[in-house]
Amino acid sequence: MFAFLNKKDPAETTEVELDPERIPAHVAIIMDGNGRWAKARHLPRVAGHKEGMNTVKKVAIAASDLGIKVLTLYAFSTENWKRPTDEVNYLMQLPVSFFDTFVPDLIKNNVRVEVMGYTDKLPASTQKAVRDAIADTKDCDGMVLNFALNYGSRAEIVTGIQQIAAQVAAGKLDVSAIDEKTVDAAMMTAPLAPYHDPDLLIRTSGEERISNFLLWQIAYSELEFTDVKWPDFTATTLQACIADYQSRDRRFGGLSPKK
Ligand code: V0D
Repeated sequence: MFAFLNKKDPAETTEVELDPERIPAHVAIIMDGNGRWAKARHLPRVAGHKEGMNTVKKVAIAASDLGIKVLTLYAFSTENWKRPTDEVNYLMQLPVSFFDTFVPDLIKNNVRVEVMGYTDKLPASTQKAVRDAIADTKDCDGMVLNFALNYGSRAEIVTGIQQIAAQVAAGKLDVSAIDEKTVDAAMMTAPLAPYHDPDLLIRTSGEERISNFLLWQIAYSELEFTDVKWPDFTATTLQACIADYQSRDRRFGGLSPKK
């Protein structure tokens, strides 16, 4: 296989052939670089977010076509409230315009929308758009498009620990019975089972860190970092990331069976 992802220049990323038997079931993406993309064009940051939403549409359909089961996108973190009010307000209406312009296409592609995070803290209009997107796609049984919205992994772990401790305090759970499955079930990814853990985590726009995303779930994920800014990310970039993933030897702490 001649897979080649040019991490510096997305235009130089070449079409690649993928092994259809080894498509990652769950792909998670930290969609970084919208502001930087806008700045490079002397546009306001929100122009980057708008273009980023169009990229969400294209990449979701491409992922569904590839046979990916779950695509988790980090849309808004619990830390993003620190941004200027105007920017936060703009972000909060994106699910509304996403719903208006894209849900029919998702239904056509049999894609089901899911959302994880502290959504009760979002504006009422955002919550409604999210509820509508989930409701209108609830019968789709193809790919799950899972948005992390007002999500933070440490907060998720804290909430999970509180849930488990409450079960113990109520006498419904023995401390000695707590195992990795108990913790899996207390995470916001539990409804995605059996695909709750990402096989592949991609971060765009050059930063090489996890930034409080899915800390428990990425224990064995392959990590892919690309300089491509999210608005420039295409179906081809996704394929190149998967080709790189397929070139790796996943051992989950054991030894490769081939060796
Ligand atoms: C901006 C790039 C889709 C990253 C993508 C509220 C930042 C575009 C949604 C969306 C955002 C979320 C839930 C839903 C339907 C759509 C979205 C936010 C930001 C934060 F049910 N794109 N998108 N939500 N951006």
